[in-house]
Amino acid sequence: MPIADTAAPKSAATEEFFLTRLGRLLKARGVTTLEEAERFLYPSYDEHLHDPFLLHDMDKAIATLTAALSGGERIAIFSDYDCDGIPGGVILHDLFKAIAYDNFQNYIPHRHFEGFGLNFGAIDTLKSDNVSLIITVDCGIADSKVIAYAYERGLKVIVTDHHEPPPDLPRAEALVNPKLGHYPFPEICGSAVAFKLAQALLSTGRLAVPPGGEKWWLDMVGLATIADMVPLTGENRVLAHFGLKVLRRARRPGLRALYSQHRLSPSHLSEDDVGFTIAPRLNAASRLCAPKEAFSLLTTISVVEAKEQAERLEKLNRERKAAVAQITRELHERLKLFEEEPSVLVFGNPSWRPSLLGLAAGKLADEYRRPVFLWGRDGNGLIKGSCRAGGQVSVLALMQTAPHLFLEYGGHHFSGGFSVRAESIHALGKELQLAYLRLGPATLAAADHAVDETLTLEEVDETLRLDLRRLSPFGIGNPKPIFAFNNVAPARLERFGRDKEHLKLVFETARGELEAVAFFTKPEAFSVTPEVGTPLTMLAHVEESYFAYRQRLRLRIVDLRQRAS
Ligand SMILES: [Mn+2]
Repeated sequence: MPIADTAAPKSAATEEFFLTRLGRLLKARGVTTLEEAERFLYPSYDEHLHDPFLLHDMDKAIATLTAALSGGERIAIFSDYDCDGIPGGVILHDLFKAIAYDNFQNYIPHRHFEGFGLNFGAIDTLKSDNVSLIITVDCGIADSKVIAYAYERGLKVIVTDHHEPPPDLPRAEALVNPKLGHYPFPEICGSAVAFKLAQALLSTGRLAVPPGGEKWWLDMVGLATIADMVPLTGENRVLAHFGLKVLRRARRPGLRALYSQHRLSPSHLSEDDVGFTIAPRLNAASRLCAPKEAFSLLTTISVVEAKEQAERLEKLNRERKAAVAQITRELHERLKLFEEEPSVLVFGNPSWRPSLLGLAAGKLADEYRRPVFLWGRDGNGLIKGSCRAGGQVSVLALMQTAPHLFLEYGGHHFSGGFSVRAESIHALGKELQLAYLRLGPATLAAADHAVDETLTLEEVDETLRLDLRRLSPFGIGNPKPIFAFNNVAPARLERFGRDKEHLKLVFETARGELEAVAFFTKPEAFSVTPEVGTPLTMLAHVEESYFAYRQRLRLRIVDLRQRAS
């Protein structure tokens, strides 16, 4: 259903379309021609995905893989332990099962003791398992030393990864990475690269699965694309769109078990359900050293096992929450010892697991609205940590101001990770405070509360719902629209949740009640504190909620401000 003839040059149709609300929202997302708009609104699997053979070394990878398959060699799929690597490992597992090739194994490293990427011990293990070919997923591009060691021991390696290639590239059979060569969309995630490998192999047409048979594995690509925080534009938008479609079909017993456990309606599954409910459960497994649990959940074909596996994951997730709560409690205690809260919060404890600190830092940053740096020690004795911005101060800018403190660091304005030399750890707090003072307003990341449209509460209707559905899935690169509601007065104000940690404002409109919610937020956290009957300006997202299988539209509060005069 094209919106207009794509061949038409800039015309009246173009201008008319960009005057509609949907057109204006698209324009704000950098879409300026009808052709781009059509691509955005109607993703096509056959036309909008790039040829897998455009990826660097894909032909070599397929030649090596084909030879290994016909030689009956033992193959290991070595995938990262996060919610990108694991789904990617699942894709290649499903590929080999589908073509009835049994001489393979999946290997997922232990996050705490092995850490990220290939490692020497794993190569020894795989060697003793008689593996002769390793295919990496979502890691490997930075592991030239370990890969050289694998070759010394007589193993071959195909690297599939999407991380930034270092200057010193590994010598391997093939380096499949969208950031090498001239791939048209370098931002795809690790699972998408694995998917492309599967797609390329099936496209040779000599296997039991016909070309196109890979579409069932798009659920894993969608899951990883949403969880790995890659921009949801270009090819990623297409992958997330079709990925969600397959996720909604819920063919895997493990997904069905997860959905029913969380009362998610499969046919209405959203990117938020994936990002906030599904992915954290899968990630909890590796944070607590049991990545195989997540892998088994996604690969099992037994309904009974899926249910047990989902329960085990939920137990791990509870343990993860308890461990994070324990850390935040300890930090609250330590903060009481300060006369004045420092402008950058820096804390550590060698007994904390670094894998849990991003979550704890996030909680603290939300609460204190300032940068938070937390560190712990991993299984190899390395001091590692996570940071979160909280306010508008960029944690990346802070780290860049004091690079000498870190062994390694990286991230974005709002979140990052780092490792520290043992001798620098005591200076970390003081130096980051100094960096903060030195930088002043330069640390500020751009405020991101740009209002898309001003609406009345009555305009939150079916038409708006359909426009938003067209624009979704939302994420980085395609932010949820922010709407301003001027001069609205809440009729009721409620705190809800087990510890009354969430906030709800109820508005009465000509079309009935409309709820606006903010999770884990106190009324005082906004620019103005809401009061019943007092008009204010509300900035909010409009969401479709299917919680507990009940469909409704509701607002998600971004900020509450003084009523515009
Ligand atoms: Mn990744």
